[in-house]
Amino acid sequence: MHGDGFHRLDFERLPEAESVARSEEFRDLLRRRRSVRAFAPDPVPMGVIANAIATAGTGPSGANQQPWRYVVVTDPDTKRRMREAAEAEEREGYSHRMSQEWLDALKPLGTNASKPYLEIAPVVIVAFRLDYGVETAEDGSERRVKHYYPGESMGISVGFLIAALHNAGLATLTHTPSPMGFLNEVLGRPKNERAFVVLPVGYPAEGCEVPVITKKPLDEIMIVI
Ligand code: IYR
Repeated sequence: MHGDGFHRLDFERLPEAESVARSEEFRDLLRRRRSVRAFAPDPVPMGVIANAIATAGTGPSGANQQPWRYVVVTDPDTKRRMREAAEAEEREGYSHRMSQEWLDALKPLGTNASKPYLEIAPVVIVAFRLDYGVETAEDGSERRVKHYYPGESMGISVGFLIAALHNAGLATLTHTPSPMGFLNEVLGRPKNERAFVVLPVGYPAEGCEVPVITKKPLDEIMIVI
């Protein structure tokens, strides 16, 4: 129907009962996901990390530009430097950059400027958004390529990543140290890459506790017209 740039979609219609059952299973699987702030130091299978990042790479993105780069940090010295730099920023944040309203909103989660998980979690994935692409011409000159909807694309991709890691039995934290510029220096990333989120990944520490929170009921988040 279209030109050479298209091929037929591989798509199987599921019987309704199976579709419903699968939607329930997936919902219940993801309902058990919790953000974890206390990790065991035990290593995790690196094949799982690679598969989860490959899953994140399947996400839809503006103009299919795939404006993401996932840096997987396992090196203890690099994790320590990330922790030190993040804690320095967070101390500024908690002591005067964040508003009282923000601090009050975070109170139930019990967070503070201490970020031991950046060192203890066996893997820390740093998701970078490619604000623009860089194309190198034959003469060596560089051209900026505009990226469309990089923020939306990143959010979707990271959502896939978190779901994939949870599905494989690994715990994560969605961590957004603020500001995140230090990650370019510590991880040696170029200036078109901007840290989007930091995900410590591992197994929960023995006896790990999580805050008592609820998710909004379906009738509050879904409106059918
Ligand atoms: N970046 C800080 C503060 C923080 C902000 C939000 I919004 C959270 O949901 C949790 C924490 C920190 O990491 O502690």
